[in-house]
Amino acid sequence: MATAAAHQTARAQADGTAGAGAPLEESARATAYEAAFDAAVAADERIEPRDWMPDAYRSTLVRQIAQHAHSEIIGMQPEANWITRAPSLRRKAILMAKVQDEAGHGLYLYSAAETLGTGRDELLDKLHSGRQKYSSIFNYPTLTWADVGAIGWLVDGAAITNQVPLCRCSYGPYARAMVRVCKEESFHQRQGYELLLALSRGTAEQHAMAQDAVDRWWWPSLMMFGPPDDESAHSAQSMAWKIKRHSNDELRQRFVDICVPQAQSLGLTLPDPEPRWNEEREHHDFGPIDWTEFREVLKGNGPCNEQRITQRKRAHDEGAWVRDAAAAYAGKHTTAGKA
Ligand code: FAQ
Repeated sequence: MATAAAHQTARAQADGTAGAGAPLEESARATAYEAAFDAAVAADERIEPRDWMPDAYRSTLVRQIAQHAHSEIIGMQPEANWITRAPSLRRKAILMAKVQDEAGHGLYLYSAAETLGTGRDELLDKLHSGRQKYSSIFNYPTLTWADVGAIGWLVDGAAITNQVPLCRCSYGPYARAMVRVCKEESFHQRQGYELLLALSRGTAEQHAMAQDAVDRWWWPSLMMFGPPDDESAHSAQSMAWKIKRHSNDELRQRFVDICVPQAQSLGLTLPDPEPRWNEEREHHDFGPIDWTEFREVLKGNGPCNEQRITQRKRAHDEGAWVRDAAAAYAGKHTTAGKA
């Protein structure tokens, strides 16, 4: 807290509002602001919406938060596909709650982006017109009920591994949104694990279905962490700004190390002949990732890219009346309040 005050004091001094001297000239003030920002990041302080920040820091955050928000709402589609076909009322209720949680995560994240001055309409427009990305993982189909378990175990598991460090992101609203998101994702991960365990211990057909789902979702889940470090365009700067706390490869390795023993407990195998413990590295080695497939999915050539965006745009258009009604209702109350 003491350092937070130092950060604010430095800016107040530059503005001449700290009661200690006249405001600095414009160029000196910009330098003082930047120094205060750098000091705040170095001291692990949070940057808040009204604080000065470099334009590139702002645009990097908007890019990452928007992609993250888009992933949450597009990510509703593969699992929502199974709500009407869930095998029991209990499973249906759990799945509905989970898919609804993902919509909530999208809302927190679009709100976090709004604090940076970029509205939801603009971001959705960029998603719909292909100018912004969403996670590659949601361009794969959910072919059987076991895919719901594999998504929970692997996709939510990868999301948590990536997002727990984001709770310590230097930008306050994003970091705070992540705290709640991670709590909910951890419930999602456990429900996926429990679903797969039930199938794995079920009939031979159910076991085979669980194994097939894990075989299909494993490699795309490893791709969620992004390109290898030496090809990651944004990592170095994002880590210097403490937006990202670990590199893509570090988090991918952490995820593999978590999953290998969990797969054994599930009685399932990973579709990789190589995940074995490396005494020297104190990590599991794992086989090569097909980065050509990753790049193709990012270019729009994954199995479901077109379907996902078409469905998203349809949902947006069909929801126009809800947005209009909500705006009219809010407007009526504002007018009534003023009268
Ligand atoms: N898919 O330089 P880097 C979830 C892009 S949430 C698509 O390494 P960065 C919850 C990257 O944007 C899942 N694009 O980039 C859920 C950049 O492109 P650009 C989403 C990818 O940002 C569960 C370019 O490649 N999570 O699953 C991917 O430093 C179940 C170069 O890459 C988040 O978004 C990819 N996998 O690191 C919901 C977490 N990877 O912008 C429903 C927050 C990279 O230059 C059901 N985001 N790219 O055009 C992050 O942590 C980071 O943005 C990374 C990428 C790690 C994803």
